[in-house]
Amino acid sequence: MTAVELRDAILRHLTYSLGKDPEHATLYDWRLALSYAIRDQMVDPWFASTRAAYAHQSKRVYYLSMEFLIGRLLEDGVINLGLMDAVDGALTDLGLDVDAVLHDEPDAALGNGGLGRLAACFLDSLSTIGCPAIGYGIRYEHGLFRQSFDHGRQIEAPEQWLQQEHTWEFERPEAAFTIGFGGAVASHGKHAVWTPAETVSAQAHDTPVIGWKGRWANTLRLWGAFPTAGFDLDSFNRGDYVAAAEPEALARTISRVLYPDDTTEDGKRLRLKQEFFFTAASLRDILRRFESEYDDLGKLPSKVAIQLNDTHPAIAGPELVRLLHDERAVPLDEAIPLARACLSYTNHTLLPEALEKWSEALMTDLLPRHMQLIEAIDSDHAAKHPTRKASMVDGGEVHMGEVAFGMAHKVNGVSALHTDLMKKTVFADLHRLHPDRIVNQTNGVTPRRWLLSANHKLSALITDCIGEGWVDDLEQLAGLEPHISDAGFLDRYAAAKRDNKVALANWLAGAHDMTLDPDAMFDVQIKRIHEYKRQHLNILETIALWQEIRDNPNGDWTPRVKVFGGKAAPGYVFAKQIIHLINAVGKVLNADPVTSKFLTVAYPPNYNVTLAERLIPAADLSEQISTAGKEASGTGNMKFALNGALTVGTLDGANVEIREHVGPENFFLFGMTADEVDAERANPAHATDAIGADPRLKRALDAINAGTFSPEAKDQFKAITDNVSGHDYFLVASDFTDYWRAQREIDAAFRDPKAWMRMAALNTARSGWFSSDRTIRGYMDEVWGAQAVQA
Ligand code: 26V
Repeated sequence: MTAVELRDAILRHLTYSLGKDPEHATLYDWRLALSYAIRDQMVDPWFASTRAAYAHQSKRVYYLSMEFLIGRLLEDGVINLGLMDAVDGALTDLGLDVDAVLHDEPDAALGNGGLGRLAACFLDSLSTIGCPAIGYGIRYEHGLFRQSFDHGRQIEAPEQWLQQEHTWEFERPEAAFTIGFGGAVASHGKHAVWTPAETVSAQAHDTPVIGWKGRWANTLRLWGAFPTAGFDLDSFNRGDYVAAAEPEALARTISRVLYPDDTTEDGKRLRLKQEFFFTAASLRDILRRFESEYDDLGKLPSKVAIQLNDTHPAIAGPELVRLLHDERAVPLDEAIPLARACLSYTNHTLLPEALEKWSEALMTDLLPRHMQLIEAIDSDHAAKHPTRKASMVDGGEVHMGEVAFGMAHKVNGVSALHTDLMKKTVFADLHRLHPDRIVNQTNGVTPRRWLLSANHKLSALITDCIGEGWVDDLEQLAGLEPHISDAGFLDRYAAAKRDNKVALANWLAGAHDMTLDPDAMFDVQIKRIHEYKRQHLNILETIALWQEIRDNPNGDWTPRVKVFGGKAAPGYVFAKQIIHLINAVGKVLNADPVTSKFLTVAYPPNYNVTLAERLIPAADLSEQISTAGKEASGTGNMKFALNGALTVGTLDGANVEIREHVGPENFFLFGMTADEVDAERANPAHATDAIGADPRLKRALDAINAGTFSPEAKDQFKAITDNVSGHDYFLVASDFTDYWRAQREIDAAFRDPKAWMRMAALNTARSGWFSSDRTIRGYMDEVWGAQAVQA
């Protein structure tokens, strides 16, 4: 498509799809018109892919996920379709600023963090590889809340992405399923019949997901909840408008809002409803498609691979058994292995508080037939494995991890260390009984979004050196290594980084009135705020460094900006205090005339995918400092390394593999290992011992307690200092001294720009393995038994 053709298409959509006269069109109108013109280009490859998948009778992958953190789609579509030059030409011709148009789009924030973003990277890779797949999820009206700060404290506001026209989706009113809840189960001879008390309609909304060069496109199918009963005209005519509107409001509640991780008692029932709602609709859709092509259910596992992204869709096990047994008369002892052969499950965390459990009472009330089937599946398992200890129902609770494991033929962890710990801890008993079930698939990230699109400067340099083959074959980045000894290359690499830092500084100045010195080291920690991720370790080190600079203001300090980004779950009080502390420290440090030329803090609010795309290419240092054994993988860590930020990190999650790939000399390691962590906790005085041994840490804690950062309320941050000097489960105090040591080595290393840039470039050249294309190929071979198809 040429620039002229695209310009005409934009004008056509502006006029005939949006009904706007170009004379009066706003930036928003132009952006919509461009989006429709780009979407048009996706449709033919999309149809061709669907037809090819049918023609080849291919096995399809169904990725069931409560979250798809896809961010903006316009630039992604433009880049994958190879239309960037046409867009440049067309918009310039129309007198529009390309950047302004692309950045007008709101983020689709249908996820909390790593798990949801991984699902989005996987969709991109499945399409690029040409593996027939559908992502299934929920079309939340409100994505993750918007974060702002009020006197340093997090404030949440509802996210409103659907207030604007959502240009990418196609509504499919014909693809709807009725989903039931509650009610009773009657047995008719051998057959159980479930009659739900309440029903809602799940309606499909499809978004094409275009792969690299538009060679293949898959579908993201999101379910919206609508009432099954029509509008209650009688109540309305009686003047009871509330009663008339009630069924609609109740049904719609199911797809109203994304859960922000901190499930409360009240919320539990709704959360389980959301999970069953999208899982049941997806399974019905999968069986409908299968049955339109085949009449032998025995073929199901050779045509259908269903991936459960965490336990959120784990009710798929019992539901698929129910659909096969109750509704299609497959004997139970055949239905269970048949369902299992189609299902696989990814575990994303070992944190006990994050492993889903539902009370038996709630499960029985909401899904009575599923409760019966879970018990039947569990007894079947117990009968086959008399030595087993882990059961699906225990202590009045249904353990969804056990349900997912028991109904999956493969269970995977998301990094080598995490998979190893899964075998030794949460799933030790089940692993003993099923030693071939657990496999590892280390996470990856899509190079299209996280290098090509987010970092134009570095991408151009790479393509200039090794051609553009790296975009869908990221291991080709290894071809950069010979160039790294060339001073000219390193200068250009450094220039790209510097340009990205200047661009970020300019944007932060304009959008948030923050001043960043592009010559300082950009030291970045961006992720959800959680005790195990230890943002408070970072801010304690910041305080200690500030104190040291004040002691010796004429010292030879390495200038740094500590950049933070991330949201805390609204009910997670401790995490919110960490946010407040970071902002309070920032306020004092940034106003300090003595130290602020060496050390400042920047915490832009409302961290999201778009902000990540700005921050990562500009980072010099990537903070991956979780307590060893707690971060399942991390994926931000990979994005940073790929974009030439050096990591300061613990041996946790995928950090271990990143360090192996980039080389230990290009990675700043500190802290205890997962084994040492367990040993350290055995000493009840670990925190007091650590503080006693490190005067810097003591002084930093004392400063907080003295009200240095909260003069109006000395005790403001007492919960944090008490925790770090008391129970300190996440071992902030014990790891502080070694973290400080690593940070000072980093200061020294940064003072030699050539050596630093060499290390940064080696990180880029050696990060090719962390492409989600590699991860998806691993799933296709070892989990799904799926093959790529050429459209
Ligand atoms: C959920 C919850 C909910 C209850 C409160 C505490 C808590 C803590 C963490 C979580 C997250 C659970 C799932 C998740 O998002 N895991 C992330 O998955 C990423 C993709 O595999 C991985 O890179 C991250 O390390 C992992 O934390």
